[in-house]
Amino acid sequence: MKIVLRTRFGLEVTYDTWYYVAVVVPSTYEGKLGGLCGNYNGDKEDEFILPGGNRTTNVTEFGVSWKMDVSWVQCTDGCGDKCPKCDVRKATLYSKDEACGLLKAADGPFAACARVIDPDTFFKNCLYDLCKANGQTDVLCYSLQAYVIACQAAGVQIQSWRHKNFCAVSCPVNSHYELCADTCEATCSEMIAPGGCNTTCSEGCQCDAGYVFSGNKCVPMKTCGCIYRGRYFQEEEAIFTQDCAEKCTCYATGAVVCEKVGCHAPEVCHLRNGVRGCYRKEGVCSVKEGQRLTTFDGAAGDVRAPGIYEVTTVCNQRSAVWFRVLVEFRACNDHRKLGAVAIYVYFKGAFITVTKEKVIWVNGRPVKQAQLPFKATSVVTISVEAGAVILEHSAKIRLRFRGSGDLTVAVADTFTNQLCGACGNFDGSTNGELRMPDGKLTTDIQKYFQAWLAKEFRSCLI
Ligand SMILES: [Ca+2]
Ligand SMILES: [Ca+2]
Repeated sequence: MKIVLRTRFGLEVTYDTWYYVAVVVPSTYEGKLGGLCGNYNGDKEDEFILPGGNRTTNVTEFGVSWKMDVSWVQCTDGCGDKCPKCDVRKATLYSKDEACGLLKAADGPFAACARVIDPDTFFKNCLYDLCKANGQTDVLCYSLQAYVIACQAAGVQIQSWRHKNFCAVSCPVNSHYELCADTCEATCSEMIAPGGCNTTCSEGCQCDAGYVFSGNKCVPMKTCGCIYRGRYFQEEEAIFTQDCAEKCTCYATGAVVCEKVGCHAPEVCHLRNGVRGCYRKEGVCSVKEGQRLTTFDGAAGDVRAPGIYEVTTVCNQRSAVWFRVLVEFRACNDHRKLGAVAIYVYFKGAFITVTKEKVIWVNGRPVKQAQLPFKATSVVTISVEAGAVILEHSAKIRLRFRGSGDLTVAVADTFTNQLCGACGNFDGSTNGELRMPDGKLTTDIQKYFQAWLAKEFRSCLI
């Protein structure tokens, strides 16, 4: 019915996977946050802050500005001033006690909560949504459930409100609905190592007698998995230890068997999609302080001569995912220090220019702030995040260019040993790192950088 994420540093996120999200943070974060939830500085008046730090009074602009681009999700930017109005007939119908009115009913199941959490906002949201959904029952149920979660989280005892023909819940095998479910203590991890529960009562599916939760299933107590170093995992499941030195597998009857594994180069131990394991490393080439270039494999040096450099490209120009990144170094700041002032990025179908001032051009045309995030092609997206321009290709190429002249180019491990340019070949080794376009090696990093000046832009320079 809801998922709760708790962390050691005090963050708690509750999500009903549909309708309701609550984020609780400790006061140490006061004034340090940004996003739709505001900056948490105790001032209600300055909440609408955009990602760049500017303020707005337009709630739609504020909302849209914090939208993330998730490739498989289509989202509209809201209706602004043109939001549909609920006609009087519908509004009256949905305000009744059999619908949204239940939230406010003085003799209703939630009456005890009204003193603790004002039902008015929930009521308005319910009415708006129900109107838009033409009275669809599941929309009503989720609206009511949102209030139930909030009330129960605040410790209020509400009365039973679902019944067979109204918002009934279907629970997984070997479990049943309870208004005040024991969803924490009746889990395998609590059986084996108790102490993780701080329960306020909440509705949900509770395992039948003799069964306990293992992940999201109710299993007979005797088939619980294992606890190893404070982590519960299911039978047959294997986990890696912190540094991937050991792989531990959970066998029936709770036995954990560990074997020494360790990662072998070019693989390293890290988390991917929340799962620890041995993976090939993502490559990162960077320009810091405007001119210090560090290659994918870790060699570093300062770029000292102005010009447009080919920092990285896929060597094989016929490759299915081809790209090329050029960086212009020029001394045009106050202190006349050389720095990266612009990047020129070629993808199939898009030539993108980004300047230090965050002016963006795609295929010769400027991109306005309001157009961001901008889709340059079906697989290339441009966005601005925390003061940096971000170019992203779905094949896991990500460039982040800051106004300070700092640039990072991150590429997926699939580009291992496929790259050419000043950022190196990304083969996991610095042996033979300073290879010039003609294939010759040098030990002089200045000569190396010079050799990687972009050929089409080097007239008059050398
Ligand atoms: Ca504020
Ligand atoms: Ca290398």
